[in-house]
Amino acid sequence: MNKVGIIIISLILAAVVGLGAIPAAALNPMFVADKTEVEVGETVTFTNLFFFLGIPPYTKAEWDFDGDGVFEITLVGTHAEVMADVVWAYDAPGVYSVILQMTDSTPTTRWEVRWNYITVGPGGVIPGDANGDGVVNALDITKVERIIVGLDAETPGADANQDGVMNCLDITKIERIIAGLDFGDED
Ligand SMILES: [Ca+2]
Ligand SMILES: [Ca+2]
Ligand SMILES: [Ca+2]
Repeated sequence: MNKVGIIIISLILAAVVGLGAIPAAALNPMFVADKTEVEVGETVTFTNLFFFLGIPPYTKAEWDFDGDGVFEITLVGTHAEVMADVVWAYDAPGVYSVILQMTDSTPTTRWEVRWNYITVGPGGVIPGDANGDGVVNALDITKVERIIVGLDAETPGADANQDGVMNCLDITKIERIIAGLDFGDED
């Protein structure tokens, strides 16, 4: 082998050794979702990709879909049963971290978190439809007024201009929608 060949092999070895130093999870996510942007109530299917951490067979999979440390779904049984896809639907808008904790045969637990992985939109909410009856009209102005003064709880549709704040601008926005100047699903 000539000198160039030795150098090339050395470089390849260095690259392989270098890769080994990178945490495996950084290269291979341990689970994936079929979609990461959904609306309230829409189902998300999560696929478990654990395959080399610990000593299979895995005996338990625990899923935390909102990153609060409380597992919503626990799978136990055979390796295949533990590795099965899981389905979850979110009931509130937001951005959610997802945690999968696996127990292997020893048994040792290992987990992976995917931070801010799933973004959930408000779903079928019509901006300006403060009382949620499906239409935007003068009743929604009354509703927003009651919310602003604290008589009623906030509703998803009450934030008519969708700036995240409940105030008189939302009443103005509803008035514009009623007058046909604005559409609820724009700007
Ligand atoms: Ca949870
Ligand atoms: Ca309404
Ligand atoms: Ca607003």
